[in-house]
Amino acid sequence: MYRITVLSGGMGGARFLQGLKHGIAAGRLPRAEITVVANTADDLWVHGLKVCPDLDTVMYTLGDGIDTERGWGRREESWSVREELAAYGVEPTWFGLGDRDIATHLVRTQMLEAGYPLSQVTEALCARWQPGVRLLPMTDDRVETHVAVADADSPSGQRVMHFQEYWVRLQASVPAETVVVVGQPESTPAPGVLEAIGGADVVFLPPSNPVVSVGTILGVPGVRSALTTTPASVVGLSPIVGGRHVRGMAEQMLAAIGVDAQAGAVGRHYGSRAAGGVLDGWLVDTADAGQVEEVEAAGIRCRSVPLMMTDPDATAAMARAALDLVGR
Ligand code: FO1
Repeated sequence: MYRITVLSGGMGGARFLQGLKHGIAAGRLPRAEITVVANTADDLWVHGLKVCPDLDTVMYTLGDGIDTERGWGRREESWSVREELAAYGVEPTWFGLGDRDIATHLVRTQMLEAGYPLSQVTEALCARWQPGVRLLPMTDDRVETHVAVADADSPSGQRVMHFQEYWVRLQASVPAETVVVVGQPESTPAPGVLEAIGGADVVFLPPSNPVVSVGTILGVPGVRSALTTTPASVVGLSPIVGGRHVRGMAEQMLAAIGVDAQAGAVGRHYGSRAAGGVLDGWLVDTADAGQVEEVEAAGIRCRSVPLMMTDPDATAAMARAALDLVGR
């Protein structure tokens, strides 16, 4: 059977996976086993619980338990625990855990404390949700994205915070001066990750954040070289359309690493596999058709097609176009 591996962040990756599964079920894409390698650098400990937003967003979305409007957390959620914690004045009040969602974090935390690695915990959680894909964390190790912002009141002139504080509390409203992925250099890929890349027919980089989602997966030692050497075709879809991140705030994170918030620039940032990068192909939106040439000049096959994941049909068409681009 055809093997597809997807390096996924949260919402963008989950939506893409939904479309991919839809396209396979509708016979518009080849029948395939799908492995998802999810970013875990957004993970945090909060109120004593281990929360893994991207793993959960993929698991809930594919398991039909997501709140589709928010794009994270559980459908038909209630917030009693959050209200009670706020009544005690317990911080952080800016990061909300819903009552149903808390059950997931309790199970995960108990299993981690009993000594199970995150990959096994994720497998156990997926036994309930049946996402129809093999869901792997990028690593079993603790890796966290931290962001430094300017702070005139601090002796260093900077304040460093967890990515979630920057994203959720500050809404990425101030420039990120530096992005540091704590623990990443010492981390190792979770069991199955390198095999899923090396043994795939196609690896997709879905329209997820190129810095704090796909970028952090690529930064786990061993992952980038697995992509440069895999016999699979590696094809990405731009999360940036017309200079804006379709679903999120990637512009701020791209600025922090000195990459223009343009579809072509992001493709060139990932780079051509022929030149030590990770891409064979890169899809940009029709709004960015003018950037196709610069991407091709960098040795990456490129085409412009509609990249708005408005519904599973439109998303399946994007996946089809990505396979066609790399001749799969
Ligand atoms: N996003 C918010 O904007 N506010 C929240 O209070 C919040 C809580 C939360 C709890 C569990 C979870 O899995 C995700 C949650 N998110 C929340 C989403 C998350 O912060 C980010 O969108 C992702 O980490 C970025 O991919």
